[in-house]
Amino acid sequence: MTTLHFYYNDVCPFAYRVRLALAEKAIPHEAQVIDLQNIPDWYADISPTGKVPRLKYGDDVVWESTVINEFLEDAFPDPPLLPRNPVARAQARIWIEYCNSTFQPNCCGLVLELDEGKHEAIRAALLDSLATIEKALSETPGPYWQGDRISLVDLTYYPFFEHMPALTEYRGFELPGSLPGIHHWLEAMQARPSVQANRRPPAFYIEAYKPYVEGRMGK
Ligand SMILES: N[C@@H](CCC(=O)N[C@@H](CS)C(=O)NCC(=O)O)C(=O)O
Repeated sequence: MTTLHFYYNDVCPFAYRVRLALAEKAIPHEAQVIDLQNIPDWYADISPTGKVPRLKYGDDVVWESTVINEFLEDAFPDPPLLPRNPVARAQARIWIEYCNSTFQPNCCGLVLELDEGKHEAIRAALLDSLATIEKALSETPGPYWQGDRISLVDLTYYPFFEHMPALTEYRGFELPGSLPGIHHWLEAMQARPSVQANRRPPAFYIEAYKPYVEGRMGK
């Protein structure tokens, strides 16, 4: 059987998406932590940009968290993390795209942006994207994004919500209590064994983001 090697870092929300997919599908793999402040030379063969997450499957390398998760779905179809219905699959991809293009940049941007003058606009954009997500979640029967089965959509968004204590600590941003759809979904996610096995406490994220907010790391 082809060995699957997974390269990640605990702080990386993109790598967390993949950790969740590997756990949900119970895929045997060898995981290796990459220290992003001291990237080992040998890692350049796997990731010329030094970024995580990366997957090595035999001699082939797959990267970009959302592509990696689709690769895992194709290579290890059981249990499925995408619906079979083509329209529902397209909708899943639309929401994954929304996360990558809008929600994630706002969410990470609020804590990583060092120019305070930009924070108000990012905060407003983040609240806007949360309202869009709330509408979507309040319109599904739940408890997950696409109903009663967890999907790649849930795994794509969840890491950024777990990181929010860093936004609270450094930017005074709290997830509004007036978003019941999001809060119910979060409860369902936090009950998943995949999340329970991988989650980190708020203090972990607060500490992990310190070098970024203090300007000691690049974006
Ligand atoms: N779009 C990429 C983003 C990956 C990414 O930005 N990873 C960050 C950590 S969260 C990284 O490896 N940074 C190290 C660097 O840029 O040197 C994905 O979804 O996989």
